[in-house]
Amino acid sequence: MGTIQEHTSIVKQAAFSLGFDFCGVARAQMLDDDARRLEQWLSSGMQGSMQYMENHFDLRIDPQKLVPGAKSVITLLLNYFPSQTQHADAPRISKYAYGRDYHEVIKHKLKNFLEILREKIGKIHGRGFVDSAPVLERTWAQRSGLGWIGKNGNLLTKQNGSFFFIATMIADVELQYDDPFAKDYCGSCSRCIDACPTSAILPNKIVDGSKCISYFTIELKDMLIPSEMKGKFNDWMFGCDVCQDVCPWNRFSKATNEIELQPIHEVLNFSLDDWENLSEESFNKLFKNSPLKRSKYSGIKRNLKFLSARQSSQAVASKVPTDL
Ligand code: B12
Ligand code: SF4
Ligand code: SF4
Repeated sequence: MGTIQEHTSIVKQAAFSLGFDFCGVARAQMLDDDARRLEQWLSSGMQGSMQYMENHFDLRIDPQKLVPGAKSVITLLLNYFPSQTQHADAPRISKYAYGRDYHEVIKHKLKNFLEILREKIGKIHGRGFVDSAPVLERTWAQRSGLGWIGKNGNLLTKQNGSFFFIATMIADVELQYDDPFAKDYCGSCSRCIDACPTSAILPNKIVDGSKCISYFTIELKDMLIPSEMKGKFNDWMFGCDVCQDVCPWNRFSKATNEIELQPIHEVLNFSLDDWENLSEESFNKLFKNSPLKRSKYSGIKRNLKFLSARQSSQAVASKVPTDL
């Protein structure tokens, strides 16, 4: 039986040994302020058709309900900033989706993480989560002292900006808690709000999920993207990075060392023609382990068609003589 300090240092060492870039710890407790914010967000319909966001409200705001006996929420960040960019003429893919599906990569790491903790600390009941569980991951990252929530809603670190995945391990082990990140380094900047192509970023760090390009291109399962969005996607075919690309703190992003997240050859090298001529069979084979499979072939085709409708209407407009 070690001390709380020793257990905490085992947790942090284990996190870094598995390749996580940052690790912070917070006491597992009910999130009152966030409950109010989440309720407001949901009652305004900002989840759009992401019905999973309406489920398990009670678990989402209380880690002790999600993992009975929970004492600590350990938050882990994994950098995904790529060292290379896509083919210049290609429809755009969000950087988080360049490599292998992060859910798989991180779940594997979380399993190893728990094994190390059990080996070094003893009997622990813990559960690892990434993205898909009812956990307010950004909130826990801020509460664990890892960074602040920017006006674009993302968790930002002073050291390396926001191109990080967030994962959590909720466990019944008592640890030494980090102070919540108290400062906010956005200041008077509003670049993300000004640059968002669909005006999805509202005041007070609220992002209207139902207006975000990421929602339309990945989460929206209806076949049609609303026509009022025509011309606003700036060539984004899967996800959108605009509010992160314009953020001054992302000048400090460094390329990830994680081998599993290295870009898939086709993501970097496919041209618009390659995407348009891709068969369903090839898509399923090439992107079997990629986040792109979430949209499925039909979603990618829908997104391409939506982008090309804009391009052809621009082409027609540019042929109209201006001196008439
Ligand atoms: C649903 C979802 C989406 C939806 C809705 C976005 C949204 N606004 O919530 C869509 C599909 C649009 C989306 C898009 C993206 N997402 Co997303 N998404 C999620 C998911 C599954 C849930 C988020 C959630 O709970 N939303 C509800 C709202 C109310 O919560 P919230 O935005 O997190 O805000 C809370 C806190 O920030 C806090 N808060 C807000 N203001 C303030 C102010 C103060 C002072 C304090 C203390 C707290 C606070 O209160 C809110 C309520 O608790 C999380 C994974 C998870 N389980 O958490 C990933 C997650 C947030 N997404 C992520 C990513 C990477 C993205 C994209 C960048 C992907 C892309 N490139 O296309 C975009 C970014 C869009 C944006 N600007 O937010 C990462 C964020 C990493 C990071 N560094 O922040 C996460 C954590 C996934 C992961 N595991 O890594 N996403
Ligand atoms: S990801 Fe794109 S569409 Fe969504 S909030 Fe950021 S800039 Fe706006
Ligand atoms: S672009 Fe500016 S306002 Fe937006 S998150 Fe970054 S620093 Fe904050």
